[in-house]
Amino acid sequence: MWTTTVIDISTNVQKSDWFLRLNPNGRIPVLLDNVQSPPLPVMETSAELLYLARQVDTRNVFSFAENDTASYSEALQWLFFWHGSGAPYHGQVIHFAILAKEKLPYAITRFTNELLRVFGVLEIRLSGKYIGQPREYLAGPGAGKYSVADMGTWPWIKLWMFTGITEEQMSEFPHLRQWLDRIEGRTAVQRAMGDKYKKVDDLKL
Ligand SMILES: N[C@@H](CCC(=O)N[C@@H](CS)C(=O)NCC(=O)O)C(=O)O
Repeated sequence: MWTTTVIDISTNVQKSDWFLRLNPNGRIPVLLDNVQSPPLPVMETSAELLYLARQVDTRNVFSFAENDTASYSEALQWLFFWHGSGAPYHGQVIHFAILAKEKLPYAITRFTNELLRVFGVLEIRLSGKYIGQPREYLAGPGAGKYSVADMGTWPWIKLWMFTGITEEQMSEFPHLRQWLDRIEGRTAVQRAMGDKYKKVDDLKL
């Protein structure tokens, strides 16, 4: 059984002592496994997804068995790629291009270009440019399987329109856009974005 708590980061509740005790980094999300004794907090999205994959997804519906060497490694590669090489740039673009009062052209150009470069890497992967076969998902054999790699990446890129990136720039990445739509069309994704959790549209960026 699981429950969720919506954290309104605009109120800085993520910097309060009770939250920092769970995640000293003071950022969402954090996961708390009350089945463990003592209860185990898990921070960092990718570590959380891999924790859930190991603890809960025992039939590997959204993950890959460790002895499925290629697919297991692919999922880690793409999850790490976004976590280390995508999400930090995405955050900096939001900061410099949208939130910062002082608009610094160098920083905006630098981080926007890096984010576009990362989108280009994902486009290569999804288009199958150097392999021949397009992919539906980031990891797994053939066209791939919806997995933790997609789950870790999609929620950020879905918000590309809040980064100042234009429709024209996004049109360079047709397979990435199809991937965004494909995942958005999944029933469980729709439920997770439903009214109960759908706070993002309230953002005044
Ligand atoms: N590396 C972290 C990044 C988490 C992150 O950047 N969270 C943002 C929201 S997307 C946040 O909590 N921002 C509020 C703050 O920095 O105080 C992870 O993957 O969990």
